[in-house]
Amino acid sequence: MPGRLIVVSNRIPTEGASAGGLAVALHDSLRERGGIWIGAHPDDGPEEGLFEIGSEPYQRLAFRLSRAEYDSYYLGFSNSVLWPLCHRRSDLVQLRPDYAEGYVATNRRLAEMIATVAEPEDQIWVHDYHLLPLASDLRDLGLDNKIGLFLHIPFPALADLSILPDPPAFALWLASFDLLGLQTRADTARCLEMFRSDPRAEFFQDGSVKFGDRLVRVKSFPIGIAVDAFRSLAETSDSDPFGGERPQEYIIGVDRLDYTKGLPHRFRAFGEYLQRYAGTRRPCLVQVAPPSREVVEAYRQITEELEELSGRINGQHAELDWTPIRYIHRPIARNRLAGVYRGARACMVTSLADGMNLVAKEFVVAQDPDDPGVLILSRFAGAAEDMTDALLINPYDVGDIAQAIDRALNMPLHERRERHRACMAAVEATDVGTWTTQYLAALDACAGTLSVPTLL
Ligand code: GDG
Repeated sequence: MPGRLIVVSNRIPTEGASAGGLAVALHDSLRERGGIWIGAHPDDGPEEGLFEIGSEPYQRLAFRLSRAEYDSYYLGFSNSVLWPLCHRRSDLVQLRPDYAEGYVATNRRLAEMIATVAEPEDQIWVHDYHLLPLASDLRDLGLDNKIGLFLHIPFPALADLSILPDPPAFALWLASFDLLGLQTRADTARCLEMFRSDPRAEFFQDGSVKFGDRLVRVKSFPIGIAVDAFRSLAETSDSDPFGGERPQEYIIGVDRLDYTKGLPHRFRAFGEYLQRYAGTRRPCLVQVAPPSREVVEAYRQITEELEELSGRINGQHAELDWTPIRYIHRPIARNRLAGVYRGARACMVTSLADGMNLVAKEFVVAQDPDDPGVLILSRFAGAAEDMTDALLINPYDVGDIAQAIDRALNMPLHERRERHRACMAAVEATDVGTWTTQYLAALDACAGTLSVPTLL
């Protein structure tokens, strides 16, 4: 019987923050099994050590990042080195020694705090790119617990890894986990390629990698959403989320405003669609894009670019009674969002790189199966690996996206239904509850020893 579960994430979900599927699924596992959720508190708490927040049947322990840690560990190495690197934007990587030092030191401080609360039988589940050195730090502190990582973003290409200040340390960080969970089979292949290029690694038939005296299992666990909960949210949500100003026919886009989501490409493609295909048709692009990481320069630039583009396209095409792009640079409540998805004729996901993309799954689940809208999905989103019946597009090719918009808005009902049914099956197979159960079963099954089959 495994011990308690300790979940570690960069941020701990706090009261009032809208709970997404992942937070709810982890919360459910913790409630069932007992354990601790540890993460940084966004704006509160003493400067040192862990402090208890909220009352749940499990413990919630938060810590505070100092200003310097926030700048170097969070904005710096996490979001100005690892994020662009993993999303094939090496041109945006900001290599600064203080970023790398802050990242390593903050992870070390967190590991020391975790070591004070972890018991020998506890299993530790670490989330995402902010915390890659954590298992290695915990091993240094003498912890022998089962420790798993789930990486929510793409695994970088081998060639890009040499941009890092210390690529061998990166491989060692990862090899210190028992289980490396990735979004897709393509991510798994890239991760194994990294280990294959490392003379310290050896391979076992079951896909495990021996690295020094440790064994690490690498496997994909495509993440999903809480299907039933989101479906009932969409079915019961405000029937008129637009408050009487509902466009007659619209395409929806929902993204944190991030340069990885291909938003300028999407806006240009919609402009091209209006120019070349729309005729007398007057669809709207409703784009919800709440701000994100605004203090990082690359995010400031893309915000300006989108304002300029939406202004230009609207200026060119708008009529007195029609605004082609409704660009909303603010968050929208989740229940309203579900209703907006449901009324849309199509959804555009144009990511240039994306770990999975939950918006694609939310859109599909929110549809009325008898009269569903069409998902236009980037080949470079992890979701495309299994949702092959969406209209798959190359997000770099504006003409390809424009054509897909035309196809989606003219698609016959029988084809829409068939595609929706197939996409829905893919979404149901990755329900976030199943995802959590499968990940934790795989972590539990990790050998933790080296008594495994013969070397390849
Ligand atoms: C990372 C990876 C991976 C967005 N705007 C509003 C709002 N949202 C919600 C969406 C969706 C979520 O945010 C975004 O999830 P994504 O998966 O699309 O993208 P990231 O934030 O980049 O997430 C990604 C994910 O982790 C999980 O592993 O899929 O690849 O990059 O749920 O609905 N929600 C509300 N108002 C908004 O305005 N309420």
